[in-house]
Amino acid sequence: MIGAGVAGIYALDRLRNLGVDALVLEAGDDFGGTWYWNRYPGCRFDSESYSYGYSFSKELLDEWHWKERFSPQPENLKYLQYVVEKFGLRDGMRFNQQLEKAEWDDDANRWTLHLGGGDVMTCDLLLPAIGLLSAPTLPRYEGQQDFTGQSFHTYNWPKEPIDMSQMRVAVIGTGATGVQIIPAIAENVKSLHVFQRRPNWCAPLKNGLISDEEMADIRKRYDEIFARCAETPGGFIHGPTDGSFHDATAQERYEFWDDLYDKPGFGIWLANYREVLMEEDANAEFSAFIANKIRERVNDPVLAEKLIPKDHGFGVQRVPMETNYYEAYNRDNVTLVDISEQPIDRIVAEGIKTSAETYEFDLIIYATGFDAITGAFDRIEFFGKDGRRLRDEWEKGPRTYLGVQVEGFPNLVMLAGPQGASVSTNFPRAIETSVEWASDLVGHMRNNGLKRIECTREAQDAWVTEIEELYGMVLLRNAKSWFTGYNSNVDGRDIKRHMIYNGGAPRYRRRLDKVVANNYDGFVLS
Ligand code: NA7
Repeated sequence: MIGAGVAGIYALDRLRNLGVDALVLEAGDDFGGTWYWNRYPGCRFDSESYSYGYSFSKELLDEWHWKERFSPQPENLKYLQYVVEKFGLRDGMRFNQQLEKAEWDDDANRWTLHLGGGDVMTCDLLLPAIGLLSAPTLPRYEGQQDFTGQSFHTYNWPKEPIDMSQMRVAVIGTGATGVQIIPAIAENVKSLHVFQRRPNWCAPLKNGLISDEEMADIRKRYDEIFARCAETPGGFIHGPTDGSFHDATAQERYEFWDDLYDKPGFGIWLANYREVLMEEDANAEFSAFIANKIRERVNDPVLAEKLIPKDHGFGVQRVPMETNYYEAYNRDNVTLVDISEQPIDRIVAEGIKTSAETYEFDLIIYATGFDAITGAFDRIEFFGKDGRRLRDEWEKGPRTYLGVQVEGFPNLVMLAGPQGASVSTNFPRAIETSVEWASDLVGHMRNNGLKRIECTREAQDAWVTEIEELYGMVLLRNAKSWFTGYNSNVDGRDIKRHMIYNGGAPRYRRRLDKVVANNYDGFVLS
């Protein structure tokens, strides 16, 4: 396995339980993936904590106490440390092992791995668990090296705490990360300038503490909670209402939406009328409702308008969940710099120079996102059959079968890969699906003396067609965001691609089951 995040950790446990000789190679100096790297203030789950944790161990569920409804990063890392300790997994991981190149040997049915330090290893099966948001991207602005203050991407936030109380701070980017960090630091910095290219539609997270009594109740309800997650398209406790947008009167809609706006979590996005994410008119009406909420919360009406997206509707891009985000702009020490009006010219020694003025800073925080979903794959040289390079195969967009395999790359089994369901859902729920399916496959191969698995070109083409058709049904096809693989900071990625499975987790799981029931339909095992 490559990557000791949520997927790699669970995969190691499953494979070890099967008695497989399994090893996780991790580029970082410890495990935890997303929750190891992202140490910025305000970083936390947007999934209800109890729906995020692993479901595979009753004992673990009984032992772990989630302290907040939407648990923060330090606690999430502690959770993963607890899991690794409990199941004795650390000795199955090797750290500071950057996989640079993986080459398929078609005669030996093996992968040869070339690691950063010069080590070379071989393995029979290679399972990348390298994450979908693990290749951070900086903007292309010139002069970034000239800045004399501190600067870093949020993903690379330093381990040591930073005293920002006397600092003039800039945040570039207002995606889910920027929206978490901005209110979390606003009152602890001397001044904060937010450089916004395009605003996002954000909604209140409504975090809160979980008492001992509540936790005891959650423990009793775990079966019910995970059963609920298993039936919703997104693997969250929130699923679309049965009500119809068209059947409801305007007043009923507004009452329903007010109620959703006051409730914790992703309900506002995922428990809404289905039409809101599928039909332009319904989406426009709901977006207008949210725009009014923003106007109510921001004192300066001109500023409020700048914070309301004009180029896309609600929920078409990933909805950042916020705690006092809009109120942060009511503070005297917080300034919004709309870079659609005054573009950034370059970074200079003292700060950021826009077309209108030069702003001076002590710290620049790049909350500028990721080369999502395929970026981590692109950073590794995967050479399959006949020297075919994965990056070239995926030049115009990923092509996979079930998000599990790529034709021409035998024995490469992706855990939560592109075009699978994991990328569009509550991640750990889909990770469990993916890891369990892959480890069952490993068991099947071992029990049947099989040495090789490869999907067919026909199966892959059909899956890609299905992925494309599903994009056609949802408005998020219009997004210029990581849901469509769009990234202006990476060469060749300022195009829209078909990255995720939009058919929902239950349908995806049924599909995986059917493939197995039909003797691994679409794969050639030998
Ligand atoms: P996102 O959601 O991709 O957001 C990145 C933000 O950075 C977004 O506001 C971008 O503006 C902005 N950005 C990107 N490049 C630039 C440049 N060159 N100049 C100015 N602004 C820029 O990444 P996040 O880290 O916030 O969230 C990623 C996921 O992590 C999130 O969805 C969660 O699932 C966890 P844009 O909108 O592209 O105009």
